[in-house]
Amino acid sequence: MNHPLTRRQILTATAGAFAAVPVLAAFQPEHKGHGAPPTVPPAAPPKPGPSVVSAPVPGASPYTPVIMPDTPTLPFEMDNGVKVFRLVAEPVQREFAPGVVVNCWGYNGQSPGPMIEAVEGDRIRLLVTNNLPDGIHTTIHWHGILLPNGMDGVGGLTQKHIRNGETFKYEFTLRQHGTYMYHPHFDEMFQMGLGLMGMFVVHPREASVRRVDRDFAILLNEWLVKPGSATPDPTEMTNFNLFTFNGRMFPGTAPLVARLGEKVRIRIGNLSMTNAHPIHLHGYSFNVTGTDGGPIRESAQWPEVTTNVPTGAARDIEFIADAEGDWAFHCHKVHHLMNGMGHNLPLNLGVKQDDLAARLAKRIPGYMAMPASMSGMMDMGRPPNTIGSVWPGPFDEIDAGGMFTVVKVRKDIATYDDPGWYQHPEGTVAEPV
Ligand SMILES: [Cu+2]
Repeated sequence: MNHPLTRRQILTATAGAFAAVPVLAAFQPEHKGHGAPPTVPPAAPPKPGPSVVSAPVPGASPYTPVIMPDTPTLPFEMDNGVKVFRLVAEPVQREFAPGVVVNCWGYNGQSPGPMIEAVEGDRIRLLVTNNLPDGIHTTIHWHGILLPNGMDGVGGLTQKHIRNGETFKYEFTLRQHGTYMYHPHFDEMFQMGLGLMGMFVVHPREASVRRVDRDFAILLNEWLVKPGSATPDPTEMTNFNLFTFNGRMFPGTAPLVARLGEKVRIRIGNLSMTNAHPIHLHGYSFNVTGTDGGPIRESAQWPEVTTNVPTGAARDIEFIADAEGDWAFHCHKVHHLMNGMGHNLPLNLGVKQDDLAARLAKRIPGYMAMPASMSGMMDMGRPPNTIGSVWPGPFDEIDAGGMFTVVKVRKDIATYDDPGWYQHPEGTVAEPV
């Protein structure tokens, strides 16, 4: 009641979902700087769709290339046996979901930045250029990577800041394998709050170690982008309203596609400002097989259906995709499954509101009541640069946004392309009696 305008904006941000559906295909994520490393021939151009993965080329690499949906793999050049990667920190625009474009800071044109993929034993050189706005210094810390102290990227402590226009060289040899991340270690609240971060995967030297058939990576982030605005507020500490898998919110998130019987790994990193995210997979019991501290030996792995990923941590999960279907994969904090859900809303559950809103609106300009349930929000308007959280599904509306995607397991598929909705065998779907 104290903030009717804010509440109205927040409420309307969750409504009007169906109006946005036809524009899905018109909003493809931009893949600036996209390309495969020299050891992996370039993948075919991504097919049109609401979201994109780049298919690896089987047999072209000693390892199963990791697929980070909606995110390119960082190309490299060889220089006398050194793999040379280039990252440019710069302001970027990231389309979180159809029609929602956010002013972020990122690397090489997007947030999160491209995934770095290398092999244990590689000598790597990372050339980092600061193209952030004037006066902004930065660094990059290689989170979880074992390296010489002077390569650790902590501004002021282990190196000078990278000033505008400067390029710094980080060079070291990878002597471990696992799932890691990268992010600035100067002005972290602002720079990470605006999206400067990425994943860093190191494969085992021996290709048979921890071999899987499909290997995915997802980086978690959370934002406060006030309804009607396009710039995140990096000073926010607790009240986030947008939650992303690889800088995308459902229905903008790509499905994770696997063939029946394949061994699948999903690497989940979390560089959110505050929250841990309990990530839940339907239809399977998976093993937690690694953290950013390294692989977990087989005898110490444990089964879960939800793995909590604290901020500043990574978890690898693995399972055999032995059950066909469309299996939901999402954060289990239910507010993180909404696009633009607000806070401090009055609870109107059970309150008949037919004439209440009209009466209150006479006294409070702009007032809009919280409906008795979310399904009452369908026909409400919404501010610019927001979308709803209700989408057409194969049976009925899917009520989801934010950190939500679908693991699609099918027989007889060879690609990572979205196979569409699962066709259930007759008699296997819950129905009215
Ligand atoms: Cu969450």
